[in-house]
Amino acid sequence: MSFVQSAAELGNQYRDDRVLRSYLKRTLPPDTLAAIEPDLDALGEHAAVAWRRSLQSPRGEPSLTNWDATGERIDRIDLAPQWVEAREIAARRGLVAAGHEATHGEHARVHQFAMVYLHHVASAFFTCPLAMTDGAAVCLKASGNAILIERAVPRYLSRDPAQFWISGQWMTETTGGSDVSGTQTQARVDANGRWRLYGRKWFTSAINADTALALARPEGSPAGADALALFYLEPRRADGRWRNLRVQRLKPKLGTRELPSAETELDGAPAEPVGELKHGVRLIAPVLNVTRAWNAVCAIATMRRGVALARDYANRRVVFGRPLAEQALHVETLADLQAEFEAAFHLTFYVVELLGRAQAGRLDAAHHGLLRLLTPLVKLWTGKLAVALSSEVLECFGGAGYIEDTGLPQLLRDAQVLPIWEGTTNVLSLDVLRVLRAGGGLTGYLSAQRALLAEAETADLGAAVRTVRDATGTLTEWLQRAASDPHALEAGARELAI
Ligand code: MFK
Ligand code: FAD
Repeated sequence: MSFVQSAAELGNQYRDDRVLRSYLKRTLPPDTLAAIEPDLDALGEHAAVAWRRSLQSPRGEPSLTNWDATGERIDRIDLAPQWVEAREIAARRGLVAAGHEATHGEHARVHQFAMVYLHHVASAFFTCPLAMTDGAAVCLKASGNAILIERAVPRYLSRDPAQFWISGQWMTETTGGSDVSGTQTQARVDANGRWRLYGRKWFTSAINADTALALARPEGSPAGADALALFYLEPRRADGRWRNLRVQRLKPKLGTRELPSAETELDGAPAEPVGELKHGVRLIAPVLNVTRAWNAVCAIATMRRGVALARDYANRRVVFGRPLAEQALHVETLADLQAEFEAAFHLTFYVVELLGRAQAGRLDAAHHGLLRLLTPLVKLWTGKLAVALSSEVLECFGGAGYIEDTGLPQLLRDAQVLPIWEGTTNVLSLDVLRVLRAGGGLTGYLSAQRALLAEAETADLGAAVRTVRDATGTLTEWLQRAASDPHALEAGARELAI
């Protein structure tokens, strides 16, 4: 008889997820859980259907057509088929809106991110523009710019696919993505008093977005990051034609291939200042913090998918006379993966809870500090873990894990973006230092640690309390030593963060 190896299968990803279900049961009031469960169940079912579909048909990719038959420059983007469907699902399920609605009070973010977690892998990275859109909504609300708030925020938070807008985030240039101080894009006022942007943005993901937030240097401003201003753009006219910008190329990428990430030339694109004509980094910081939380949620979604597939396959694959699920060492390997995933899940959703409580005005100063500190930490830690765990998952499938039409290599390729964009591991480690320094050095750090300790004590987590106490002691000593040596402080930032 010839050897037949059956592929891993996925059931309804909500019903099958013990970790998510028990977490939600513990965290949400029963009526809130009952109200949101139909969304979760539907997205869990969609995840299973999309997985089966992805095995049957090749994944689509976006394409760029620069010229039409008559020689006119058009820069038409044809989206991957999953992306057409994704906008509809995102609007109808309220994947951005739910995080801002008052219906579930301080639990709005748990509701939203439980949906994002279930949907991320099936979304073909439509979660990227959704994250940026959520960030743009938070940023515009915080800016106090009444005209832009009225114009764009209701669109970002719309549940009607015909009204729903997505946003891009244009920061990175060839001069730097981590360090934006070399930004060359200039903002100039035209004869009609209208701001226009000139320059090249090197990574513009979701170039099909309806709006974008872009950093640019107002003409006559000095060099450096602090002189950058934040601008709001609507890159296309109502008829779909670009407003004074050219899409030069779609990036050929290792992963995230359904996501159209472009190199874009701005040649007088009309734009509105979001706030004052400087301090653009400070203004866009709320976007960074929101998208970093999304990144962590999408990282744990990647981990959960990998573990679910590996566990299913362990029951199917027979080696040395027994299924892998009965081989002690393989079971140990799967248990390690599950433990790492669960730890990452709980830290990530703790940050999500803090975000929801902050938004509902129910967070004290110490926990605000903790949210600011944990956001870069959870992004960098889960980003790294998603890559390591996906690699181990591929190995759990042996040679099959390396073969494209199993759908597995894509998991690893896609995971690799998570530690890079929205702040690399080093940049986020330095952001942790920024938080500690801004909070008065040790004082800010210790206050956040105390909040964490109080949480662990309230929840009666004996081992966690000991861990936090030990960590506090060790890190306090390290920070005291490094305080007199800035080089040692920066060089050790990553060790501190991880
Ligand atoms: C799967 C779905 C999820 C993900 C979707 C993602 C899709 C998009 C892909 C992208 O990658 S978009 C581009 C993302 N780019 C970055 O994340 C930039 C990474 N670099 C940094 O984060 C640098 O640290 C930074 C650009 C912020 C450094 O800029 P500066 O101007 O050299 O920093 P500086 O002077 O320390 O900070 C300026 C101000 O911003 C300070 O406030 P003040 O002016 O009041 O003093 C800082 O405190 C504040 N700030 C910086 N980072 C902050 C922040 N405030 C709050 N939160 C932060 N994270
Ligand atoms: P660099 O900043 O040159 O970093 C190179 C290395 O130096 C990294 O390892 C980094 O950790 C390290 N490093 C940098 N500074 C320090 C330091 N001070 N100390 C120690 N180490 C340091 N950007 C956008 O603005 N909009 C988008 O839509 C967007 N989409 C993207 C989509 C994809 C698929 C990818 C891969 C990137 C996207 N980016 C986008 C760009 C992304 O945000 C940047 O690539 C990222 O911020 C890093 O910037 P960089 O590429 O210039 O690398």
